[in-house]
Amino acid sequence: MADLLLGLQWGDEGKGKIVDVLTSKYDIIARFQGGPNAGHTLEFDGIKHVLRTIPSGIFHKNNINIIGNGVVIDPTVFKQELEGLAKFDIDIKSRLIISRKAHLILPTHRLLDAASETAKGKAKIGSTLKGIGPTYMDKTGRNGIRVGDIELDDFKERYRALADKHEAMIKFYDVAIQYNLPELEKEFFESVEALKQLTFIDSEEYLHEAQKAGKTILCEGAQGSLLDVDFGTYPFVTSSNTTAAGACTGLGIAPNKIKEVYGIFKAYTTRVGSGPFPTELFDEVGATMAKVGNEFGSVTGRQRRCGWLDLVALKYAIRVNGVTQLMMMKGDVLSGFDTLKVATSYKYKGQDIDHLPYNIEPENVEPVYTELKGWHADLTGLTTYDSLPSALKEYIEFIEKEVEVPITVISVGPDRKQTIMR
Ligand code: 2SA
Ligand code: MG
Repeated sequence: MADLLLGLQWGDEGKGKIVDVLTSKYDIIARFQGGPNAGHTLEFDGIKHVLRTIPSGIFHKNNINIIGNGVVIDPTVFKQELEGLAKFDIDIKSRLIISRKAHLILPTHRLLDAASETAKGKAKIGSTLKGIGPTYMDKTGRNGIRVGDIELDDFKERYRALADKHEAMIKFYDVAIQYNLPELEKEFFESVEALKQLTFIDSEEYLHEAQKAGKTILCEGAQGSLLDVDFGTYPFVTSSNTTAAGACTGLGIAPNKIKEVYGIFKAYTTRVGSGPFPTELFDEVGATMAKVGNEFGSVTGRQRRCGWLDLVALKYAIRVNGVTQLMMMKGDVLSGFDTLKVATSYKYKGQDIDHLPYNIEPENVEPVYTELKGWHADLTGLTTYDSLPSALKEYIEFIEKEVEVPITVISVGPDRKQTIMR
């Protein structure tokens, strides 16, 4: 049996925190897509920690963490992540295992990402510059190098052939980017040695056996549904399937083995990087959300764009993923506003529509808002649903009525303990 946890917006919904809260219920936590473009922030016992490639279950003593075939791994970032975890006394070697079929991010993939973004100029995606796009391009172009290749005798030759090709491509972009490849390669190969300390497996086989033995699995999504390469706001998306189907292809879990689909969303909306964002606010209200919500990218430190909750987009993501339960994050950030707005439809070509159209560029779409009462109470110390201010309960119940899925978890602060189960 496997459950699935996904972000329903443009990422940074707080997945890391929720996986961490749910972990004790599962035997295995598995990442299925994305790579070090993710930054999953966990807070507990006064410690704040950001995970990049390693699943968020790593801080609990009893579960196995899997990096699935759908993930792209940068050995250099991975080694840094291992070093960052060293102080926590975690038995990493027995608790973290990696799919041989996961693809490797080479230093030249990062350079290609930078070259491509620079060449695009104003039209850039606003990528995290971690080499994600070029690595997935090599995967689908059938040129990639996988974790299992590290175990082959000709790993270095394979590396050289691909890196040489990348260098030629970088020249083709004809943009000025500075780099010292021998230095990057030295770092890369040292990091590959660190990666080799871990166990490589065929994760689909491992997970199949685990399921047969009655083990429970939580699949941990990264980024968000609106960044999905098929269903997101293309081309301003990431290069993997962030939606539910990605868990099947990224781990080898069959669709009929997935039970609960937990959809996680912020009580408002944020986006980092370029691309359309219908409910974006350019005023004091947006600035307040960014400040109170500490909306800065955990990977790149970029300030996130902020806006009202968009129920049109949320409903779309719920449908694509088959969400069975919702988890609302950061309700505490909305404390202090007299009124709140939520988008319940869009004006599109003179009509009122309640679905996401092909083109949601600002010139085509104007959100239609419903106004709701705000609340002023500080939520961060509350522990039960009943103790929430009545306006917040109305906000929650309004969303549930609109999207027709129950909200079962409400987060009122970054700490593990600030989580209300309903
Ligand atoms: P990429 O690097 O090729 O995947 O970028 C493509 C688009 O996807 C967006 N993207 C993200 N959006 C929000 N959060 C992400 N992760 C980091 C975090 C972000 C950070 O968790 O805080 O630190 O800046 C993430 N990863 C990718 C990206 O902004 C592009 O729009
Ligand atoms: Mg994040």
